[in-house]
Amino acid sequence: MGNLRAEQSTHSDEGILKTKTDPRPRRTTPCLKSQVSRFTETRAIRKKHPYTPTQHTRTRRIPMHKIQTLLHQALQWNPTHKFLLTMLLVVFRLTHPTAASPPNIVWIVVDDMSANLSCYGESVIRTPHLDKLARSGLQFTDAYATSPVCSTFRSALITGMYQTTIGAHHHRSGRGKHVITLPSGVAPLPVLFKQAGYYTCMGSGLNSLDYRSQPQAPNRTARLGKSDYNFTWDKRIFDGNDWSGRDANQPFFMQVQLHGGKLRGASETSYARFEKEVSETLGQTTDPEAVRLPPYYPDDPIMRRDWATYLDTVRITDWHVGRVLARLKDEGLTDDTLVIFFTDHGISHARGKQFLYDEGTHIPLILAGPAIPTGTIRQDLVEHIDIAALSLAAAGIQIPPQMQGRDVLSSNYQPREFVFAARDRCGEADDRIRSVRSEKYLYIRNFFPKRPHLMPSNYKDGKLIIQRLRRLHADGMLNPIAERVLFASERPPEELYARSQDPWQLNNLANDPAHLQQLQRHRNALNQWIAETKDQGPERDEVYLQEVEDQMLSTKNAESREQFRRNSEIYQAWRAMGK
Ligand SMILES: [Ca+2]
Repeated sequence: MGNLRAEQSTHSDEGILKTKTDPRPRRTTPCLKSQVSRFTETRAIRKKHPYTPTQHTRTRRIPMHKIQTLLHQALQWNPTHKFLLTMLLVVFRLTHPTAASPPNIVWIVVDDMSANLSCYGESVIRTPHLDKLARSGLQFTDAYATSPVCSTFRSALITGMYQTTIGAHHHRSGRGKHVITLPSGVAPLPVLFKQAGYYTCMGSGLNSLDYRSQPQAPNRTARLGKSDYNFTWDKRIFDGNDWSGRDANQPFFMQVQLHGGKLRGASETSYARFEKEVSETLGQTTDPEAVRLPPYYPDDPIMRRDWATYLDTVRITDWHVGRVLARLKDEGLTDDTLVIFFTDHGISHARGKQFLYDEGTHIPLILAGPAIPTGTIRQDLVEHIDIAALSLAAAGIQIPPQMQGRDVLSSNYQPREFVFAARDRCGEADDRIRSVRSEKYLYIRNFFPKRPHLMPSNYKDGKLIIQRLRRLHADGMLNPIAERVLFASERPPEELYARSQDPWQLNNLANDPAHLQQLQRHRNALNQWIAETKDQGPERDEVYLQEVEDQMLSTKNAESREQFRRNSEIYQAWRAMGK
């Protein structure tokens, strides 16, 4: 704690900590639980229990203490002042015909970012705006994406359904000749909000900056934010890209879409460009020597620089969010707006994005606004599809009966015993992995265990960090953990990790007789989930071929297209031999 206070004293406004001299061994995301404990003095923690029933009020909120103060003062005034106050209240009521209107809903959706926020225990950088949002609302420490990659996550997010149930579980699918339509009765959320009279919009949340926090290009001001849905949908479900387009007194459902961890790019050129932007905006970049890499990544200058620029993407995101929140306040909307901040999956790295370890699926989730308890932390397990359900409930819209997301804010909500996640084909990289988390365990099932962890992938292999890992592997320069975790030629069919003892998921207990009962418990839970949710599983061969062809047609770079084709032939061969 002493060290923490010393560190805090060195941070600047937009928050960078100098930790060069701190000799303690460091971890990043998994230090969450220990860091959270420091909230116990100042913030209420509600463990494994839904929040105290607080009805979602539909009224515009004037803080009660302000009303009490006004009335108290009025009683001490002379009759003329009392009369004037009464008239003012009458005028206020007459000029606020929407006094019973539902709240605005603002989602802040960030790409490719794990929970590397100060309020989640990250100590190399500071995230003052998001920390403040968390203090003013409700922070979930155990929120998980049901998918570790953009399009499948977003397809699930916008329907409140598991991507595996609605057939949208293969990354960037349904964009060409292979058409995917949503099952009957399933609708993207903006459709339901529009039916309820909401203005639906998706953009950067700022008129001056785009999703990259760069000045808005004049010809792109009407551009919608990122959708990336793996099903056929109608762009008219969005009324515009900003809430400023709404009618007077019309509530709005806004998605602020931010580039997040993607801002750093995947090459030294893109790192340098982004570092320059960070210097200009925040005055200082994060020192690569200060970062702490997970134990399965080599202590290497390229790895360190990449992670430092990644942390700077978190700082820029925090800065952008701060400006959006300030705008809401300036426009007098804060008290009427439910803000929900989250990311679409973890950091894009060798064991993060596209994989079901914590690095890939653990996400930050923070809510603030009407009826949200302030300064509260919840540690029960939630899934990102729950955001759809709770948003509808907050708006007073009936949750469709088939929706699998749950209103985790409901007074009669029963916390989940398990949360589930799925990874399927990503680009040409054909795979099927499923996971189930309970309070104490993470169970992973690899349906293609004969294939390596880092399979051929045109997308991932285009990144400098993956190229560097492959180079170090070829040169015999990786540490034993990295060799085993990232470069084993096969994967175990089942993995079981004790969450609190093994935050990096390194010690597979699936073959440990002492954990047989837990293995069976989680195995059964996954089997049941697959059956009950109608997990649609792998693509048929002809669908795989069609999707690969569709994606190649949309790949402009000839060299990239050719690599994609060569890789797809490897997967076809593996399919044919049952590998
Ligand atoms: Ca993403």
